[in-house]
Amino acid sequence: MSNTKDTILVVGAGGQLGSELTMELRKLYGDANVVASDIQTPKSEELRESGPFETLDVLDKNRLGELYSKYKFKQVYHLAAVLSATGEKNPKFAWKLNMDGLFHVLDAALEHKVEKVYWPSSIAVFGPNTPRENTPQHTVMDPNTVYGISKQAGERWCEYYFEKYGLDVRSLRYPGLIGYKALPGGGTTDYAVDIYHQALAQKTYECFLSENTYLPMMYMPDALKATLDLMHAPAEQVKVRSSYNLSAMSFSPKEITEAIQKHIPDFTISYKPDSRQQIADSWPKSIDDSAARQDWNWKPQFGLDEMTEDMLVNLKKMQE
Ligand code: AKB
Repeated sequence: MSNTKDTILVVGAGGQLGSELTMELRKLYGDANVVASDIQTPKSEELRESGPFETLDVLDKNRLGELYSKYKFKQVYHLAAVLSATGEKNPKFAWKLNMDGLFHVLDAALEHKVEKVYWPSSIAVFGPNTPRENTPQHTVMDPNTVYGISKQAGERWCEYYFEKYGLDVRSLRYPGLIGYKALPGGGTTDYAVDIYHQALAQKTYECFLSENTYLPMMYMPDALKATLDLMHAPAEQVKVRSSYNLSAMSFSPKEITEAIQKHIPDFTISYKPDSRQQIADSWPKSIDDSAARQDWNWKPQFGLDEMTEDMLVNLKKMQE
């Protein structure tokens, strides 16, 4: 376990994962020790008020350096990225933000002797020629979105910085993440969050993926646990230095609809696949995460039914 006095930087703290991970880190390390940063002021009042916040565009290398000098971070979580669907609208910008942002964080980490860096990868590193069922840790990778290409290249660079410069970078290939506290932005798996909101708001949902499109997904408490377990594992147990496959559940829009209907029987869905269908069709249906299970004892806790119940209970509470 890391020293609880460590100062930590979260880059992209206002995002879907960042807003929850920052609060978890503040619980563990103390509010004042976890600096949230984002290009925009975060919507969450809890996040803004509970600890330090710094405005940061990760493309601004000098500002990042200033923050590293000011706070002397021991750990950095770099979560800022353009996701799969948004990336396709402006591929050159997505490449610039995703790659330059990563280099800025890694180089500053080396310069300022940061002890550990976390950077998320994604199932988007896989492509049409990857085996789609139980996708192995090491396999064909031919991503065809700019997001996936940037994540695959990022993985290679993370391993490179570890091997050549000894920087302790750790990474997970997240599936689609589902949580009730914050909305995702610009991903292909976002439907699996929107559907719960719409089920409660209007009992109907128009899905941008077709009914039998299976994708790997994970409930946010499992994603937070996996991230912190990986970051707290002794360095010698972290044997994969590109990025670990990570899995919890796989389902289709039809199956999530059936799970919601157990609580809201008159909920209905219609299907209108758009350009995100092609992205989903190039990604795995399910993931083999046995390396994570073996190396640092990863085990998910939530399946589709447990997640659905928890999502609906909590979203209802938030509406009250
Ligand atoms: C996306 O859909 O782009 C992301 C991801 C799977 O990385 N949620």
